[in-house]
Amino acid sequence: MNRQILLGDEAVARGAIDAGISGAYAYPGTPSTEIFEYIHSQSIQEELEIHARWSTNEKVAYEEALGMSYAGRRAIVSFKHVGLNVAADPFISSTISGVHGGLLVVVADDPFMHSSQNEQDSRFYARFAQIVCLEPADQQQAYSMAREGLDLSESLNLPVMLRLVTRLAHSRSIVALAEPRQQNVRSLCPDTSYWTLLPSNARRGFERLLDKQAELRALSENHPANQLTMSGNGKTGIIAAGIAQGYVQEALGDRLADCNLLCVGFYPLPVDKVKKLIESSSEVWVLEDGYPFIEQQLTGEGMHRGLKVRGKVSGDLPRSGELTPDLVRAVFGAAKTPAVSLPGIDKVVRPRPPVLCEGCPHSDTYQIIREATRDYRDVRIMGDIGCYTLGFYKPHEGLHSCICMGASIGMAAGISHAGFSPVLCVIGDSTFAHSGLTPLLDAARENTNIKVFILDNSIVAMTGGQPTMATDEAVERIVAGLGVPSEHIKVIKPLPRNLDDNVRVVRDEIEYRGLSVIIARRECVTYYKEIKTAKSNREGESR
Ligand SMILES: Cc1ncc(C[n+]2csc(CCOP(=O)(O)OP(=O)(O)O)c2C)c(N)n1
Ligand code: SF4
Repeated sequence: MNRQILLGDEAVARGAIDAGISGAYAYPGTPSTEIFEYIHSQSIQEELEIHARWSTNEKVAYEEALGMSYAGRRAIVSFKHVGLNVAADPFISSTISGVHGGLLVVVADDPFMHSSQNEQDSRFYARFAQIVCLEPADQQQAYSMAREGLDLSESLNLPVMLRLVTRLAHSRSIVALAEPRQQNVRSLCPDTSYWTLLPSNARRGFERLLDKQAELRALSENHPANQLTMSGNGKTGIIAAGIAQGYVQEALGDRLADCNLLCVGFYPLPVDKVKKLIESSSEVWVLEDGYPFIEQQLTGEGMHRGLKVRGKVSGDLPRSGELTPDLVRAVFGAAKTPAVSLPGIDKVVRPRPPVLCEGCPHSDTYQIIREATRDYRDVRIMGDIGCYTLGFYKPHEGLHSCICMGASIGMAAGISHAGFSPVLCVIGDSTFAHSGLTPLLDAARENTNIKVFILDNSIVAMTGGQPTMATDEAVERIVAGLGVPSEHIKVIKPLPRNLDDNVRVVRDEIEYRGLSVIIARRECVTYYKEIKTAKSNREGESR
């Protein structure tokens, strides 16, 4: 049997490859990035005919995957939890159209916000969309569930979600691989009324979705990932979802045999099994990483305390952050995992806030902005998401917001509408392509008095050096195409030796009472090699 040591992300990717996907679509974001990266590198290495290209944003990725499915072939789309907010529109509607070839939606949640702007639990999205969600307990299950998810998607004619959490996505284990399956032959879905969501068609589609719910519940009751092990009446009951299954085994060891245990890895919840567990147990602990998704279905917001359900809503476990092995150990009175400490490490590695790399072009841009706005009061610099968000911290302290990708331009416009000036905003090249174009179009239409800095470092740096969709002259062409007058599109090179000239350019634009776009262009110093590769690939493509 073929065994490999794989990250959780890689296990999902391998499972999808072996399930015969023809397309892989994604936008980078921790902790999901390695799923696409694995498929991309393996499809080159193994000469697989899989269309694997980064997409401009998650909505586009989802729609491309849906198109592949429409054509009868299997596709995976992967992103981080907030990516599903961006893709939510086609995602929810595709549960009404249904799918043709299997469509697996992999969402990697980030409890504790290790590298995210918020904490959210994608199981709610699956419930809201009324589709199956698979939640693996380990890397082996991540592999087999990816494969199963694609089979299931095709047999149910619905997208299937696979939910990961950071610890599983980013830890490794041995995975036994199954025999790969051939890709589907392409075939167009014959009934276009399924896919054309005019109200009359959409109503029928929604009925079809509702009619499938009984089948989903029956599948859940009988699914091996939803295993109920009863040890007897009046014993402690435990519901352990996904990665929490391993934590419970570790914390309780042999004592687990004396509990009633329901493992959950397939949603919607297996209601009959849950009822049986509750009826037979003295109390029920619900252990899940993320929101109290299961617990709230049992108790609401703690309204049914008679059930003796314990977890996050009951206040026995913290409501925010990760569910860690030590938290589960504490619940069952087991000792903490001994900490590993190296003598003298605290003298070598000191805690410090994250900072921009030495020589980073963004540092020079912040210096230009600082100098150019020195003489103004109430300056606002609206931020976006990327390495440049670190400009919030010392020594720059040059950022006044960061909400979500693309928010900087629209928010700057709102502040300008409220009567403030000067209002500036900073947005990276990838974030601009992701969701900066539409707010800039708005600003161009009304010539809003804001100064938009596009920080073009030729790469998606924050997530590890993926190729960007818009850099170099393409940025100027897009900005001009959106209606920004050419005399107010300025390109500067943020280098210390150009400081005075750059400050003069920015000051002139601040004095102009309308929309200006200043493209601060200099390559990221850390991903220099990746930038060269991306540039030569682009040249190859355009030849
Ligand atoms: C909706 C969403 N998708 C993905 C991410 C992950 N992410 C954070 S910043 C970023 C892109 C950063 O690239 P860029 O704007 O070019 O700035 P750089 O890091 O290169 O300075 C991505 C993909 C996210 N935070 N939100
Ligand atoms: S990775 Fe690049 S863009 Fe990010 S901080 Fe370092 S030099 Fe700057």
